[in-house]
Amino acid sequence: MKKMMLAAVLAALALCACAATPDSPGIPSETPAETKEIVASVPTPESTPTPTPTPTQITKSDLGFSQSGVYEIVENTEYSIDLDNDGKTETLCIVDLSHDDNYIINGKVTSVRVEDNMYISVNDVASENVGLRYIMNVYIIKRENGSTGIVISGDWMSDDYVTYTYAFDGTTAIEVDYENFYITAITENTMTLEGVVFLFSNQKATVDCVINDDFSLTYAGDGLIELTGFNGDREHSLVTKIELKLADITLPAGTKLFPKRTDLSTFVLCETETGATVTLPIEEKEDWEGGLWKVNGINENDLFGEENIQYAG
Ligand SMILES: [Ca+2]
Repeated sequence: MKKMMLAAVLAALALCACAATPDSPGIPSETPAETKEIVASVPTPESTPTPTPTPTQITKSDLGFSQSGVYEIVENTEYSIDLDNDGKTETLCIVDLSHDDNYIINGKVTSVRVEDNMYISVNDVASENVGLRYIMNVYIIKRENGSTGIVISGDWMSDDYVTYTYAFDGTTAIEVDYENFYITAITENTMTLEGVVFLFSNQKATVDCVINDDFSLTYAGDGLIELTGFNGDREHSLVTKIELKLADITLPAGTKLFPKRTDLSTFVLCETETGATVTLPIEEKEDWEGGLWKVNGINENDLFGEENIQYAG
C-alpha cells in the first residue's frame, strides 16, 4: 500500500514537473519562473470522507555547494548538488507530503495527520523513505573530498526524537546511522545532540558526536551521555529510601544523588551533596514492572521510591 501511494505521488510529481513550464496556464503570473508548483494528491482510505489534500509547493533553491561545509536546507525545495562527485549536478529534494487534513467524521471536523510521507528524492526518484512525523532540521554536509552526507533531525510525535545520517551510494541515499536525540549544533565533523533518556524517570540529556568519514556517528570524548536534569530541572535529586551497599561505599537511606553522566547501559556517575562522585552500577530490566532499571540488583522503585520514578512519553 505504501509503495502504491509513493508510486502515485511520484507519478503526480512527474506529471506536474512536465507541465510546470512558465507558459502553463495553471501557474499564476506572479510566480517566479524558477518556481515549480507541484500538486500531489495523497491517496486516502476509501472509508474516510472528504479529504482535503494540501498542495505541496516545491521551490527551486539557488543555494550553491561550491565550498565544503554544512548547509541547512529545508523540505520541499530542489537543490542542485553534485552528490556522486562526477562533476555533474543532481537534483536533490527532501519531499515532505505529510500534512494535517480535516475530515468530517460523524458530523464533526477531525484533524488527521497524514504521516510517514517524507522521502529523499534525487533526480525525481525517491531513494529513501524518512521514517519521521515531523522534520526539525535538515543539513547537507559537503566535504572537501567531494563526499556528501545528509543529516535529518525530527520527532516521531511526543519527544521521540531521532537524528538520521545518510550517505550516497552513487546518487542513492543510504541511511547510515541514527541516534534518539535531536541536533543542537553541527559542524562538518561533529554534532551536539540533545533529547530525553529513560533513566530514573524521563531525564534530559546531551551528547557530543563525531561524524565519521562514512557519516556514521561515534560519541566523542569518553563516550558518556551527560544528564542535565529530570524534566529539565537540574536541581532535582534522587534520595535513597534504603541503604545502598556498593563495592567501595555504603550509602545510608536518605542520601541525595544527582545523576551526571552515564553510558546508559552499565553505570551512572552521580554526585552527592558533598560533591563526591559515586558510581551506580545499573542493569536494564526485562520488563517495566518495578521500574526500568536495577541499581546494584535493586529495582529503582524500591531504591528511590515508586512515587519518584516517573516515565512518560
Ligand atoms: Ca553528479
